[in-house]
Amino acid sequence: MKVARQAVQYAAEQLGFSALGVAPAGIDQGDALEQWLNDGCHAGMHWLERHLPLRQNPALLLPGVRSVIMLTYEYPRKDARRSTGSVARYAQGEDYHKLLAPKLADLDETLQFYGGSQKCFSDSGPVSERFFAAAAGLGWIGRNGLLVRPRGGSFCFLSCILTTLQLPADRPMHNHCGSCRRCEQACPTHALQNGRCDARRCLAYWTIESKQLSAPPDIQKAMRGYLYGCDACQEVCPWNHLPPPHAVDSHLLMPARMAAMPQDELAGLRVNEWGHLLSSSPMQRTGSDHLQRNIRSFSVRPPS
Ligand code: B12
Ligand code: SF4
Ligand code: SF4
Repeated sequence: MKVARQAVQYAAEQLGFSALGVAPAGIDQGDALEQWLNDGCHAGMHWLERHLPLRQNPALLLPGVRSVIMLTYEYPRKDARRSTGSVARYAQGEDYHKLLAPKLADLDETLQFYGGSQKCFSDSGPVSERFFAAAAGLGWIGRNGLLVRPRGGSFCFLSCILTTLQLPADRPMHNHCGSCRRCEQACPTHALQNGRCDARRCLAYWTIESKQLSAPPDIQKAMRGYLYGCDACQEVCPWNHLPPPHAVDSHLLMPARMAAMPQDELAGLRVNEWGHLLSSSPMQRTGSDHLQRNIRSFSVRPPS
């Protein structure tokens, strides 16, 4: 099935993916996820508990699965709103789910030509994407918990294709974090410990996923200035300061109006204006009420 791999690799390059790797689907995932769940690190994301059996066994998602194809797609390396309330780089432009789904469907079609059945996801399914990306030799899991690549660092989306085809697999890479601990030291809430992220303390969780209207006081204090997500543990990573491996898709850049809008103007927008401003953004999934919460409760300093 070398030829199928070559074909899908070529097609992925044409579609703008920056790298592709393959891991065997049946590889032992260890008990890191179960341990993380048992320790309560998933905070209020209870769907992660429900997905555990599927995550541990990709054959429940696609009977007969033999290989997992992992792909990277670059997102912007600059925060377009740094001085006006930061938005995580991955969420600056259009919704990546919508951008990547048709590209993955194209790759599915390529693989069907070689007799494969596929299931494709990009942050949209119960697959341990970081685990498989590391197993597919695309990089290593850094102390910030993310997939870090020797060319390009961690500023990328991961996508995966489960396939029934037996494709030639890649070798995992050594971990190159060495003695560096910059990400742990830079985390505003000390959410990173022993190479894993405790969502109960992570600002990405509190600004994107949490349904609560307020956070514990120390977290709330750290949230000021964070409108949506957090990149602190990536900004300091030396591997993110090297040139990107591929140009960034212009759909993922922040529109100028959103980049320039001050926080108080954002906070004053009505629901329909929010809907219009964020109509194609991944931020819309969080809902305007929660974004307003981030701005009001977390981002704006109370008047002194
Ligand atoms: C839930 C989730 C979150 C949660 C929890 C974060 C976390 N650290 O797990 C919250 C909301 C906090 C979050 C935040 C962010 N997320 Co998020 N998130 C996810 C999601 C949906 C699941 C992750 C998960 O299951 N975590 C639990 C841990 C335990 O599982 P895991 O990361 O898969 O780890 C596996 C391996 O590490 C392995 N493992 C670890 N140690 C060891 C040791 C041994 C011996 C073995 C065998 C295995 C092993 O086992 C684990 C289970 O298989 C994934 C998409 C996906 N389906 O995978 C995106 C994903 C991880 N997120 C992503 C991003 C971009 C982010 C943010 C940067 C967004 C932001 N800027 O605000 C932050 C970064 C926070 C951080 N430092 O991790 C990207 C990461 C891209 C990359 N380069 O790695 C992903 C892959 C989405 C995507 N498709 O692009 N996220
Ligand atoms: S995303 Fe922010 S809060 Fe979460 S682990 Fe990284 S630096 Fe810490
Ligand atoms: S900042 Fe240092 S320790 Fe953290 S992921 Fe990057 S290289 Fe590894």
